[in-house]
Amino acid sequence: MIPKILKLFRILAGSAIMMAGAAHGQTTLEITANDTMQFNAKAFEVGAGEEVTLTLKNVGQLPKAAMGHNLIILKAGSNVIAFGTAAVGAVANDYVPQDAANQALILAQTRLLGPGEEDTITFILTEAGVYPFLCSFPGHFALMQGSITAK
Ligand SMILES: [Cu+2]
Repeated sequence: MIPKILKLFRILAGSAIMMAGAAHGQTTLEITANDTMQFNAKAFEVGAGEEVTLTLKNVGQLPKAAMGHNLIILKAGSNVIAFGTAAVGAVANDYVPQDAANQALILAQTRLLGPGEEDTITFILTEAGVYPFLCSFPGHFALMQGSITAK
């Protein structure tokens, strides 16, 4: 499983991956997160109604408990700061707030990743808009946030 994904990553790495596959109504996004609390890219474009396959890879080396990363996509217009602040208390749920109001904002999420781990999720943004995303590990959203624009 992992070698297969790595191979795919290598194939895609050299091309303009952000919009790859759009011709088939599918988009593949590859995003990395590292030990300096950075996603490798923070702005993405996809087609509204298109199936998006997103892989998040934690390329860092620090332990998960100190530098775990996830990627949570929120509804357009969501308050990232409020969500990220609520997430701090959700230790038992890998920093994903479980209350109804915050759960209602979540469109898609990866699991919380330790060093060398990756997770792939699939989702569809049915309506055009700007969808914020963040890493909800405590304190990370200040740097680790961005947006996916669906057109
Ligand atoms: Cu993070």
